[in-house]
Amino acid sequence: MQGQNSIFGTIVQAERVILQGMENGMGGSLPVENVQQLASKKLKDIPLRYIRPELHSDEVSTDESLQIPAVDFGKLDLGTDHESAKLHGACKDWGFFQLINHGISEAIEEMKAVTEEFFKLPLEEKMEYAQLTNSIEGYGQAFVVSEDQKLDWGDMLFLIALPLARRNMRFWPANPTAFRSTLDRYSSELKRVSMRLVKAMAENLGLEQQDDLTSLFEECVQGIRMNYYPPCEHHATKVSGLSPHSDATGITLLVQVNQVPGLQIKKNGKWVPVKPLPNAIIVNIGDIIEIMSNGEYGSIEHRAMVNPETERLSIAGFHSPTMAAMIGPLAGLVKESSEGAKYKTVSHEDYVKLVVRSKLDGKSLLENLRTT
Ligand SMILES: O=C(O)CCC(=O)C(=O)O
Repeated sequence: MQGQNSIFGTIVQAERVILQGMENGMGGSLPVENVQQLASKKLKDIPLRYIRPELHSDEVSTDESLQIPAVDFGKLDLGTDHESAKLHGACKDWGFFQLINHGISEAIEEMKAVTEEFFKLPLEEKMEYAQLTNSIEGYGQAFVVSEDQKLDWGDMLFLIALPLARRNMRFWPANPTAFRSTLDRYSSELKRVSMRLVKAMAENLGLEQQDDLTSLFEECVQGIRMNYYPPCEHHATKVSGLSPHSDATGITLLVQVNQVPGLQIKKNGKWVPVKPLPNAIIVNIGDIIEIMSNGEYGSIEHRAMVNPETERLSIAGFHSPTMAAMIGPLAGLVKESSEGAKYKTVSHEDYVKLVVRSKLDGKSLLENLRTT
């Protein structure tokens, strides 16, 4: 396991999405003020920890024609070459695409409804599901690792949905009453779609034993994060809903709950606002697929912006390989590469620990795992 010690000797500043806090003892986020509650005060001046001077100089693309590609799941499922090629191009050139015709709209609509209902509950009721020390599963914030770190303008409810044995029902809301059964169904529908995508990616990567990748994801770890970004009346352009990050996981299936725009991805140094297609799922490549594909597919930085008048909600479904997997480039792809393995290999557990201890900061964790 080359370089593993040096990785843990490094002070890493990186984003990390989902697996963090999945087990007590792996780490958590420092508790901070509830943002929905703070926003309801409609303060003219908000605490300085939320103000991001750097946003001022960020370049946002105004090119309306620059949009992430769409991939038709129905055609992909039928094994259409053209659609597979589209998927391959989207993974290589964008790391992001919109998945249409996925066939799980009903489960998504139900999930959106219970998510909206949950965030409407009084604060005391939501706090029954608050994160506990040393774990970020539950209701609260994530990625707060120091007292002087800038904060995001948003709250979240993060739950491990798969494998079943890892579910901690202590954090699954009992109200709305349909929440648990709805998430249960959503979780299995989302997993089915994700696994089909992973299989198509494995084929596109030309893996001799496609099972290299697909079997690792068969017993996937799935985390669902429901994001709530309250409006920020006076400072919407100065705060960040979710800091720039790439996802630490394998692939993410993201659903926009309402029609309020806010997702932006980094392309050629500029932030490109994503315009979700009706009923589409936004899919993105995470760091683990970047590592396993030996850089053939790349994870992309993205962020969430805040609206001055309207709340915004999204639901991210993160999928990673089994905890038994080693996280490193797949042997078949290393063999083909003249550069050899571009990333170090670490155990999944060590990878998660590394993730949990990091704050959201672009792609810096991945950079620390590079061999060159
Ligand atoms: O709210 C969004 O659209 C983005 C959410 C996201 O990137 C995440 O949960 O990691």
